[in-house]
Amino acid sequence: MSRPKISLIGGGQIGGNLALLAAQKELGDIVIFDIPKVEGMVKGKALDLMQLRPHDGYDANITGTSDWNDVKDSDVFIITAGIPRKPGMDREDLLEINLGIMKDVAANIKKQAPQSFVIVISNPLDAMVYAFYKVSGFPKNQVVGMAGALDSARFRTFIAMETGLSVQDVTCMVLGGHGDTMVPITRLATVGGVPVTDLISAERLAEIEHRTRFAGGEIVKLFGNGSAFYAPAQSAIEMAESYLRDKKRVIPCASLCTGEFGIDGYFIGVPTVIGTGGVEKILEFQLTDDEQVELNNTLEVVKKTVKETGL
Ligand code: A3D
Repeated sequence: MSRPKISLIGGGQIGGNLALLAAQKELGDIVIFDIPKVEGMVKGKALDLMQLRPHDGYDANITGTSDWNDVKDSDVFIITAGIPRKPGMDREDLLEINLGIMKDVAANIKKQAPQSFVIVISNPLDAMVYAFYKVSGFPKNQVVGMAGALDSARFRTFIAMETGLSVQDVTCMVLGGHGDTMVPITRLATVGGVPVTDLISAERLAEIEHRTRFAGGEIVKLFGNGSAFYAPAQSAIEMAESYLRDKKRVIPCASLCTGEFGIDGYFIGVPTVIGTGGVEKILEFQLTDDEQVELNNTLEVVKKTVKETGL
């Protein structure tokens, strides 16, 4: 049986780390695709990663290319093609440029691997995953956006930092759009099963929620040029792994809602089961009135950006 084939569309900051993590987890053979202008850069990254393998002894093949034919019959695509934010920019500011790129990428993936499972990372995320879905015409279970996994990881990190307890034991989820209106469901956050509301004061929790909402921007500001890449890469790899190994993990992802949480026809962050069937299920649960109001609020922002795609 041949190894799964994972193609990374965009070989920049996140793309390079995706390749490293996918190789280390031995998820399959990896193709890093980028535009002809930077073909040498992705070929070089691929070769560098090939030479890192002997130390750990993993056998994945990693190649770099700008030829769409090389991604033919891939099992999984992870798309980071586009431009990242600079300080002072909203994710929405990237729409025009990244939409053009996403349309091109979607048409090519449809041609090369119509059965593949596709994880979108490019921003503005909720609109980009929608654009991919519309242009490719893929079934909804084959298309998902990475955002909630990262936003939740950030929330978990800040709770662990606050309590001084292991981040491994912190569970929580962040729902909604991937922007400043995202919805941390603090009521359900726990450390080792103990509600965080019993461990952290309401004031501090409000500050942690705020930091989570703006965590991407905090890093953009520190970098001065570009956005976060290590944690975004790891978040997407967990989604790819759950698909390839049929783990059926429950991960907050931007999935197409068809009535869940009162949302219809939009990709937005909801608890999603990922397994061999791709997006197998959205786990709906009862929100409080306040949480539902917040979710409706974030939905309006997503709707506005989606409308701007004209799709
Ligand atoms: P960067 O390092 O600039 O890499 C992007 C790569 O895309 C570059 O190498 C480009 O050459 C390449 N590219 C441009 N056009 C095409 C094309 N048509 N086909 C293939 N490749 C192309 O950026 P990055 O890796 O830091 O970020 C990538 C994207 O992810 C940006 O849009 C970020 O805003 C976004 N991002 C999303 C999250 C989420 O949580 C959703 C987090 C962090 C970054």
